[in-house]
Amino acid sequence: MHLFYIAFTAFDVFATVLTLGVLACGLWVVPHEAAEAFHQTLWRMLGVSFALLTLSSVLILLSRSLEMSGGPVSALPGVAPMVLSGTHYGRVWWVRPPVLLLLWIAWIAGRRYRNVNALGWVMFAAAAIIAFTRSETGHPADHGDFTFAVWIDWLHLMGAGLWIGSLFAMTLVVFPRLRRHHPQHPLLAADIFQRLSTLAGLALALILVTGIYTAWQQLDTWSAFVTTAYGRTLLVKLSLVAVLILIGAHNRYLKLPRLQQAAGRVRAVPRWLSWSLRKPTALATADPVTTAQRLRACTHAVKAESLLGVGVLAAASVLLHGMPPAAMSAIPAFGGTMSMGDASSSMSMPAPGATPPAASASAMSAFGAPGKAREVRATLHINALDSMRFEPAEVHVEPGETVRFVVTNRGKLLHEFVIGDAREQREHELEMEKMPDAPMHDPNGISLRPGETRSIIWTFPDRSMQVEYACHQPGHFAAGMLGLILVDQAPGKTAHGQSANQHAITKTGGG
Ligand SMILES: [Cu+2]
Repeated sequence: MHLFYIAFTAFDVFATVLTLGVLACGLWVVPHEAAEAFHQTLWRMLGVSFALLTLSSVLILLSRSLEMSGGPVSALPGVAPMVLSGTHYGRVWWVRPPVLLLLWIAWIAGRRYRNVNALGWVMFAAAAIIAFTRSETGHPADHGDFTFAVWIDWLHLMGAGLWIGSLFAMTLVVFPRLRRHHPQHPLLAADIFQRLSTLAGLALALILVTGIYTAWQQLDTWSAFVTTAYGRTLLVKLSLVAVLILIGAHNRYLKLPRLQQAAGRVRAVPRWLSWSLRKPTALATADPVTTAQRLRACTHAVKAESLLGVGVLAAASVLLHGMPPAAMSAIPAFGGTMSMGDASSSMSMPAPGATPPAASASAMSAFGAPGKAREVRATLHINALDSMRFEPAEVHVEPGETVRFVVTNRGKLLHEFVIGDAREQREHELEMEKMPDAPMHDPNGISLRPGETRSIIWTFPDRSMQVEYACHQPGHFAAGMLGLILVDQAPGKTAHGQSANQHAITKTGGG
């Protein structure tokens, strides 16, 4: 079932990248002088990529709804509208239909007009917005809209579109047509290949900068590359990219000069000098037979690159469904601090006499332990909603305090309430991904059927820290079903005793 969701994500990523690539080819790779010759075939391919993108947009909505509900396909008619109206994912998804409509209108208009450059730019901007909706619904958006991490992720995807997408477009459209045309235009083949190489180089720089930043954000340590499934998948992706870079460099520095030579270009002419195409003085004697051979060699290389590109996108889709080992470092309170493992060893539990030791010493952890009813000093009411949110999304407790959480599932889906620090939540999420149907037996969590109210008593550590509560039903955590417990001395308070009533946040909310 997990693979099924990954496949839909991969399809959507592929459609997005292909759309960006075909547009990039039309705008930048095919020279203006030759635009006429490629217009029809590129436009047809653009129609195919828009159709794929439209289909994938519907499919990812359905598969994400299914993932969030955890239910059977028959539940979909009920769940999909709820995801669309009530979740962050749904709200971002709504950006797609109008943008797709714009793409189709531009596409239909472009079949009539000859000067399609302006239309190409409009379409590229629209495709960039679609790409942005991908970034806004992935891990980078876990901690807010339009954050730095989201923009970086978007640039990474745009880079992939310019690079891998244009490789797809070359393989599917430009090279087949070029090979039929090249006897009359050997220089055109050389120029197109050079432009592709330049575009790939620029896109690669963008991909590397943003990719390194993201990897640095997502992996805490070098060892995470081998110790976590996420890290190993990333390693596979990086290896494929490394091979791609080698082939690309070989193309650029060996194959391209030979092709140019055979085509009669004495040396590489920079793009901004392409007007020199028409000057006969810039030409040496072209050799059609050799040009054909060398063009074929280049075509094969790009084909191989495209196949590797498919592998890269597949690996990327697996990563999109995984949980980064260091997702916790994206949470401001934890960023840049020492690891929680170190903190827990030196953590001081409630001083003797102040609070009796918690019931089960074995269940002690960095973020507290199950508490006893007679120690309860505050009661917090929390609602779990089908919009993949807790209400309230942030609560305040005092160091060493024992709190009763009364949690109500106000929705129609199963929800959970699991207490833990950022690391615990990520680990729990990873376990749930492996065994989504395992029953909840952890002392730090409860699961709630629709409409059910249950409570859990928890004693927090005697120090300031941040703990979280989260739902680990499939897809819920990824959709942002997470709340924050700030363990801190409240301003203006000195003793625990008086705080009970002030803490009893009884929030019935909009439900
Ligand atoms: Cu939930």
